Amino acid sequence: MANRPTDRIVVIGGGGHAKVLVSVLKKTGVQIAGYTDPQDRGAILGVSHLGDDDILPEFIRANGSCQAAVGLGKTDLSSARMRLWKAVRSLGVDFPVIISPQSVINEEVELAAGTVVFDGAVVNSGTVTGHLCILNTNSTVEHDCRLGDNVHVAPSAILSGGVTIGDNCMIGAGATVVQGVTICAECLIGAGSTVIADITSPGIYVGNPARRAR
Ligand code: JB3
Repeated sequence: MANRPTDRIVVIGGGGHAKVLVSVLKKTGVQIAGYTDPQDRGAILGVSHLGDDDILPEFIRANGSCQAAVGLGKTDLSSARMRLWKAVRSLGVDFPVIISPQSVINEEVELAAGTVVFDGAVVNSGTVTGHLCILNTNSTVEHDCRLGDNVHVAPSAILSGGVTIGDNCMIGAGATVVQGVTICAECLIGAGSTVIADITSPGIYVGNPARRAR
């Protein structure tokens, strides 16, 4: 498992996802230095705006090191948060794995740097995720799943055992992916959909059983 927060942490982005991230970070006991965002959105649960991302080099110089968490979420196939992560990481910033104390991570789970696990999520044994995944509130990632980078498993979505999800996918709220299914990179599964067979072409899939919409 990648490292856990050890330092004061900067949240990158100040919208809805950042708000949930700040709540979870507070429960882990880590100190939050502030958030960066092109817009000053005021204090987020008591966490102050530091400026835009251009303040980070100076922040690193002043503090000697820096850990950060990507507070920019994703509800589509955008890879903006991946680009942001790469840009900030190139400054020498470390992105720990962030795990809500109210989630369940069972044995032999590997979560790569930058992945976050929110309240009520369950990750079962044998699962491995890539970087920067979001395992959102009450999501279930069952045993032996393989997730690529920047996969968002939205609230209450379920990945049954042995599911493989490619890079940059978005599994919508309440969607279910049945056992053993593989979904290729760059797929959006609509909220509430049920995926019962492999998906091999990037696109948007909805319904029960999920079919290609676009
Ligand atoms: O599905 C759930 C439970 N949550 C959604 C989440 C996963 O994605 C949530 O409902 C939102 O729809 C979405 O949250 P997100 O990404 O926080 O969206 P929004 O509330 O629109 O806030 C995005 C924030 O990121 C805005 O304040 C932007 O100004 C800021 N932002 C955009 N680009 C950036 C950058 N901030 C920084 N620091 N750097 C950027 O490059």
